[in-house]
Amino acid sequence: MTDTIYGTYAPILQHVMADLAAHIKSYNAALKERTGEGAYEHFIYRIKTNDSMKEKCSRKGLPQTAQSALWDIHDAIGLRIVCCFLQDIYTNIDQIKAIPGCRVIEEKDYIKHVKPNGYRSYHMIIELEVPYEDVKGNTPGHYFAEIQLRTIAMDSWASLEHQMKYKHDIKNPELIVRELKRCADELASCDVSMQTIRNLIHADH
Ligand code: 0O2
Repeated sequence: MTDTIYGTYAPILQHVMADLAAHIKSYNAALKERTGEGAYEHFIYRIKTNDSMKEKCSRKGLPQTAQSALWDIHDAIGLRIVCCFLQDIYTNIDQIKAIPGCRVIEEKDYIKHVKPNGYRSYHMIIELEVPYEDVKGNTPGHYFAEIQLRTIAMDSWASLEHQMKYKHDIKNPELIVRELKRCADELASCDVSMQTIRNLIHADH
């Protein structure tokens, strides 16, 4: 266990992630109770693997230490919240900001500022104050997490596009890149239409 880059903090990291996931499930349940609809379709979470974190430290010119992994790098904990509708993304953002001890330190809106390849998603880096010791030896401690929020359409597109990273023998990469971009834009247009239809269904008469 202690040969992970997270050292003796590995079990705490699991606790912090589980507590965060519990908060998200809890606001979702409360919202469902109140409105009949949840804030998301599903969410997944993970601790960045040892190899992947070590690779990231090296890439960023940092030593492969628990301090780098838990303090200098902010995505040791990663959550992805996948929503049915665009508006749900913003509902989740508001709910996350209201989690006790949670401070947003960075937001990247790849929905408004779409990446050139067509990637869309809303990324937040949060800092959590928790009743556990952190890598600086302080209690309450501070831990970081990256939360990605997307619609189902954005998520399926990102999974497909991600496959390109591992396929280096693709016959016509330019065509695939172009088609992926076209598809991303069509899906984005559908996301807007779906939200509009939903608003119409829910509108007061
Ligand atoms: P994994 O395995 O998904 O965790 P950095 O975090 O510093 O390395 P950056 O650019 O600051 O990089 O982070 P950014 O833009 O917030 O993106 C980080 C994560 O977003 C990536 O994690 C992907 O999960 C996702 N992402 C960003 N851009 C794309 C994209 O163009 N296509 C797809 N499919 N996903 C993307 P990693 O690093 O891939 O690792």
